[in-house]
Amino acid sequence: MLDHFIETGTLSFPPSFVLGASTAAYQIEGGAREGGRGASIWDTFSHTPGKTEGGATGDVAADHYHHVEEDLELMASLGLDAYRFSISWPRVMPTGEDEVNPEGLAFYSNLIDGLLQRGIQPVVTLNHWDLPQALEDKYGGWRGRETAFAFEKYAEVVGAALGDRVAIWSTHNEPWNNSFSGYGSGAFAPGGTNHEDALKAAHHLNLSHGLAVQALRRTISRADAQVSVALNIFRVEAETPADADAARRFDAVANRVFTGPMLRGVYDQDLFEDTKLFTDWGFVLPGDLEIAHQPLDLIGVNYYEVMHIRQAPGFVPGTEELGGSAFPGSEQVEFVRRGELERTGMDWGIEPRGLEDHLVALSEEYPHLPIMVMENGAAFPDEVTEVDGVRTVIDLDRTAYLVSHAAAVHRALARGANVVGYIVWSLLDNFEWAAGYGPRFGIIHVDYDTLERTPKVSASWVRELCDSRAVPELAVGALAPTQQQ
Ligand code: GCO
Repeated sequence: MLDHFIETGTLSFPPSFVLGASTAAYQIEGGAREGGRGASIWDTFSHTPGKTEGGATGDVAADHYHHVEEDLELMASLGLDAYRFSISWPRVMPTGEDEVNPEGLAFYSNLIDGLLQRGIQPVVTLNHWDLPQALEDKYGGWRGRETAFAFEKYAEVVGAALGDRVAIWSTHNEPWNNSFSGYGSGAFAPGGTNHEDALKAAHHLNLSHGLAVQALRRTISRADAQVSVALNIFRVEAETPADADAARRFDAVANRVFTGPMLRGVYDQDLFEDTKLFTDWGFVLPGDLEIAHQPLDLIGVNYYEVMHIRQAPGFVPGTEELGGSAFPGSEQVEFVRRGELERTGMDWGIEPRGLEDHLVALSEEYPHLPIMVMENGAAFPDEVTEVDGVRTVIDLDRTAYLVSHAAAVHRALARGANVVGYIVWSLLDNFEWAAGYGPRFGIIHVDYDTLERTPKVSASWVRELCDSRAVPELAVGALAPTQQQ
């Protein structure tokens, strides 16, 4: 791995600050029909023609299932404090309920042992969208209330089996994508396009979160274990004061639909008002909110960019469409593409100031809850090259993104935000859902033909970050002119 590109910065993090990298089961594992794994809704969706770019599936992905030892050694070479990954529910419980697959549990138990042997703390997500297909068939997936209770049992099984060693648990990753992209816009599995279904799924994800927190509290035994949820709480900014209501509307249906129940125990009245065209929320039963609102040890926040919002010009209230767009009532909202911003390979705006302000604002809103950035990173096209005989990817754009966002986290800390960690998305190039394998987020390149792993310059940066516990500057000058892209 190349390391003469990096100089240690002066922005240092507290000794307890958690630095790591992140992945998700369906995006990296492969082994889709091995080890007793059952089908997930993403197996079904990705195998449905037209649903993913080029018909990409997670059948092989980065083949982590057969590269665990190598990947563990790579993580150790980076000096990670923590590795965030998800457990594939259908690998542990092939039908999502009843039968437990011992081979599936053993896979994760061995992974966790391998991490701990290398001094790396396991940060485990129970649900990163790969719901067992059997529960979609039997209960309508997250549209069905029964799925919330099946999730509770799954949490109990995994908590009992792995709860002596896991450091941080997250019940869900980005329930917004799980519900609105999965049942509202049709962009993600299982491909539903009905707003009431999306809101019903959102509620059952809230309910299941509370049930799973209770199940984990009953079963985990590691004394310092922490329980959380990872939310892509959007950083929402109105373009002008006249756009304030559009920003409020987006914040209600994209953020507060989850933070309300999970962090405050309520659904806000404006959310009900904004969505009354689509549902009467009759699926919220007495006691659900009390269950959803469980004490948490920290909140995971996934950040990529700022959502600049304005009122959609010419919108006529009452003409909202039923389904098809990303979320209910979004027809009144427009996302502004700020021309002055540099952009990632997925055309996301690069705005580290947004992360700094977001962390400060969230910390002020939830002063009792430590915040961990559980995902931050960028997709850029990569090319494998050789420098001094060493295979690498000179991904200066990704490294610069990480430098600027880690510095933003440091500034938020300096402003008093209670931030306890920064986890990079992603350890490996992986299956980027409907976008397939084009977008590469990894700090380690994966050749999808040979499955060869190649650490990028950004991996060197992460190693320097973990080693020095300061934000390394990118010493581009160290690159010979011929090596600079
Ligand atoms: C998400 C998911 C990840 C994505 C990553 C890049 O935040 O959407 O947690 O699975 O791959 O964020 O889109």
